[in-house]
Amino acid sequence: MIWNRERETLTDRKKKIIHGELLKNLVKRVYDSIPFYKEKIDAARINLDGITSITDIAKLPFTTKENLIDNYPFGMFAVPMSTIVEIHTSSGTTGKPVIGGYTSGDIDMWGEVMARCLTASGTAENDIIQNAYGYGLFTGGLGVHYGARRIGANVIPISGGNTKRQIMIMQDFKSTIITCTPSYSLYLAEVGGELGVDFKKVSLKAGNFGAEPWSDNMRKEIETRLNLMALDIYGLTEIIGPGVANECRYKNGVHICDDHFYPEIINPETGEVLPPGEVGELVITTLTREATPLLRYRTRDITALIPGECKCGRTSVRMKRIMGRTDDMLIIRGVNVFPSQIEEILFHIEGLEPHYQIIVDRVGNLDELSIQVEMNERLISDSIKGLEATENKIVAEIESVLGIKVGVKLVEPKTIVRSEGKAKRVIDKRQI
Ligand code: DLL
Repeated sequence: MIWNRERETLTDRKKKIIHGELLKNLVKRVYDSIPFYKEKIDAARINLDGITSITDIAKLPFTTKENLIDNYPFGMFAVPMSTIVEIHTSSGTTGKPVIGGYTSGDIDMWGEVMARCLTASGTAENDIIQNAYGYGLFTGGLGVHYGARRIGANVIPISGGNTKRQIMIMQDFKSTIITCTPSYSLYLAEVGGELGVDFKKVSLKAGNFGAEPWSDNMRKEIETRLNLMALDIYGLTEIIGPGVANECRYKNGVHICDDHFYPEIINPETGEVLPPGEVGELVITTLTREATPLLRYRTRDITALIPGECKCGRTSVRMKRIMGRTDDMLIIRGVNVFPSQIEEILFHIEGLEPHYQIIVDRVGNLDELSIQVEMNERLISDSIKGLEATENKIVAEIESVLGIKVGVKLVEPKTIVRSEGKAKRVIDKRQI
């Protein structure tokens, strides 16, 4: 099921022409309307008439999160305030947030890309979407809402939290699609289990889960516990919110809406553009955003573009599931570790619940990493030997995959804090 056949199945040749036109128009637009870009382009002595095709993008400067913060709140707006119809911000809890401004054209575009994402997970007009992303400044709630409206589906704007009510509504309203963070979906499964709900009898058939990193093994847990198809949805406030990319039912990469968001992968240290298949930092240019357009925005998210076509028929560029962020990568005694790598290992070891936390501390001059993970009821009733064997298994598997020795503590079920939005996986005691 494709939402917009013409735009989602463009040939390479057509795509190149469209990208070139949009880029040419974009650079002129940002140069004329955003003083930050005018200064940057002038300082780099870039001749805008020389930007004629998408390959010229390499001549343009990057935009960073610091640039956005420096221009807080409205310095990156390319249109007069009177044409802004909505503002959202990033969910960061410290310092100034990142701002996204939307014209009514941007809201239309958001509805379009979100409709594509929901359609990719099988959502159609007759579906009932239980939208458990937070409504408010966070883009999750309203982004999904606009996509659902565009499809003409029935959206239940329940927002995040109030878990028992979510379970009740899901059963009574016969919700068929659920949208929330992957960590919250597991909490829904847990609370449902406590209430005696059999998810095989619940109408949910699919979910668009994102806003935080998760692993394929976590997908398996969600699919088994909630009895649905779990697909990855990606996005960020700076670019539009959710709707930048979504998996299709083949689960073979996350399709980027590349007629609106042009992706590149760079080496985060040197800025060098990497070829398809290589892992690096995702950089996105917003080809059509009106209010807050961005040239080559450094997302800090780590992934790789996937070459080749997808069985679903879409020709949009795919990327791998986000592995982590350049700023949440832990460096433990010289080894780069992403929390999602640890999750992938934990979630296939028997006897564990899918709830964990990673604690980083400094002992002497060395960084130590320890993991607390919940055991299931069966493992609790095991002998001390059984528990030790599980702990040793976790230590050994992490050492063999990541090459570092970590501490592991099995904790009782339901002792790790559950999240209603983005889960906090890492506690960094080094900064306390
Ligand atoms: O999290 C937008 C969103 C809402 C995406 C609902 C998907 C669903 P921000 O709060 O600005 O926006 O956070 C953006 O979250 O740069 C990634 O680091 C992370 N992120 C978002 N989606 C995924 C995902 C929303 N599917 C930041 N996998 C991004 C991994 C993700 N990380």
